[in-house]
Amino acid sequence: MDGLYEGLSTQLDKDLLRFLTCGSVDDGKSTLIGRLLYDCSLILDDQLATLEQASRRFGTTGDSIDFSLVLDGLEDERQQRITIDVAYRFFTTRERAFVVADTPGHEQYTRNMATGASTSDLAVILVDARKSVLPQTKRHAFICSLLGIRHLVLAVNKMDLVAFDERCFEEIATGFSEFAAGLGSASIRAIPLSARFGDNVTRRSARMPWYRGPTLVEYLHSVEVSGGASELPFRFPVQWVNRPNAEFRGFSGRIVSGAIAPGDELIVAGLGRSARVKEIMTYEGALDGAQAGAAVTLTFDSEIDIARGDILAEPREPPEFVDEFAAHVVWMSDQPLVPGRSYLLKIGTRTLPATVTALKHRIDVNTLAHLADKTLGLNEIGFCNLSTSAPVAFDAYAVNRDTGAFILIDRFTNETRDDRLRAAARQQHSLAGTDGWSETAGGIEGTDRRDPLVDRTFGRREINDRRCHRKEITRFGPAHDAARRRQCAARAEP
Ligand SMILES: Nc1nc2c(ncn2[C@@H]2O[C@H](COP(=O)(O)OP(=O)(O)OP(=O)(O)O)[C@@H](O)[C@H]2O)c(=O)[nH]1
Ligand SMILES: [Mg+2]
Repeated sequence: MDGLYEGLSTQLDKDLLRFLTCGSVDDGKSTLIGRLLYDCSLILDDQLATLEQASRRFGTTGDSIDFSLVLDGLEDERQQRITIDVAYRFFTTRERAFVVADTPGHEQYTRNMATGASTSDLAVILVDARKSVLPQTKRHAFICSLLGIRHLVLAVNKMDLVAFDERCFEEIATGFSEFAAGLGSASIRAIPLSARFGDNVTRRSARMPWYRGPTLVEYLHSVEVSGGASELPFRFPVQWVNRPNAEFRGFSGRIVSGAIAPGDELIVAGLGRSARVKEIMTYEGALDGAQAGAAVTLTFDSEIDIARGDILAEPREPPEFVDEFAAHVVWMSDQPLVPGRSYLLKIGTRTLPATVTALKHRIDVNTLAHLADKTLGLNEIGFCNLSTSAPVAFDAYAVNRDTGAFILIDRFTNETRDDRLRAAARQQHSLAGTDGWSETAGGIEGTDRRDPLVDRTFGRREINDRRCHRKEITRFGPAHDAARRRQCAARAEP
């Protein structure tokens, strides 16, 4: 049994890359992931037997295995031969651990794609070599950039259907990089491949000798995506005030970013109260330190008023705390977004009434142009001003994806309208990233001008400062972590 745990922890200790496959319908996303798992010998014999059976029944590839069926497991997906819901797979190779989200290409299910993108660090955007870059390819690429994905792979698929033509690949790659230049990606890598036959997926293709770059798997092994959540400033949205008896009062939740040790000072964001951490409790007992991802209960050395929905944060780098801000919104409801209407805004563990006070512009996903509009329809993307019934704590989405994202909920229906969407119990109108700044001077003029990270009244130039600041945070991270580890080790010594 010890051996099993050791084996498991070795797998979990590997550097983790979260990525998604996206792009237009039928471009081969599910086939690519199925093929990748198969070629890495990650499909077990009994799974293979089931896959062969399913391929005979639902397959689109004659007598050979239809790899898309590894991912498309729902009955409806198999009948309709499309992906509907996001499918996640965790897998490891010798070099790295991966979580892949295979998302649907159909426009109707764009919201499911956005869900998959919201937790990924890299996107593999597929294009059918015969069809080139389509509006849906651009929409997905843009949603990826909005949701903070800075690394893109353009997988030009079905090269077998264009006779492995180099010129065809070059034209698509050039066209896409011209479009993607406006997305602010850190890296874009184009790879020609055939998911169905495995060319350039894990094996270098002899049929495309003109391509000298890495295979998809080689690239996924080597790509660096910096900035793990533990390297960001500490954030702890309080989920529950845990008070089983008069002797104990702790605050439970999940650390969404940063690291912490007993003795550290924390503040309640926006409220100015602070206290030092006394204990970090878990079911297994007290910890010497904890970091992003850990579900813990914190106790403090002094009585402090903290409620569900508050964010506990590092005093040196607190989050924003305002009741008016601007954000990009991906609209996910059949009912249009209407400025002036009241919604519920859920951010972290806090839910409160909010109004979209103005739709500043809608974004044309083909040209990235800003268009004047009065409403946003299903799958449309816009930039809005929002106002909440009370100040809320958040970070700019570009800095922290956990504390910078929110959803808007219909106050009256509070439910999923689209029956075909299985995922959500509540109607999620939008998934949005706060840009952490507001163009409306009104509600924010009274705020103090402090350093750019905490200032709510900054404009474009300061946004750039904020983005640069992230690098500093990243640099600050490992040293900070190392210091914490030393602190913890010192405390652990008798
Ligand atoms: N010839 C050829 N066919 C391919 C290739 N990759 C995928 N296909 C076929 O394209 C069709 C669609 O493949 P899927 O993997 O289901 O496409 P998808 O992008 O996941 O589709 P959605 O998730 O519904 O958007 C299937 O019939 C695949 O066999 C390829 O490299 N070459
Ligand atoms: Mg699919």
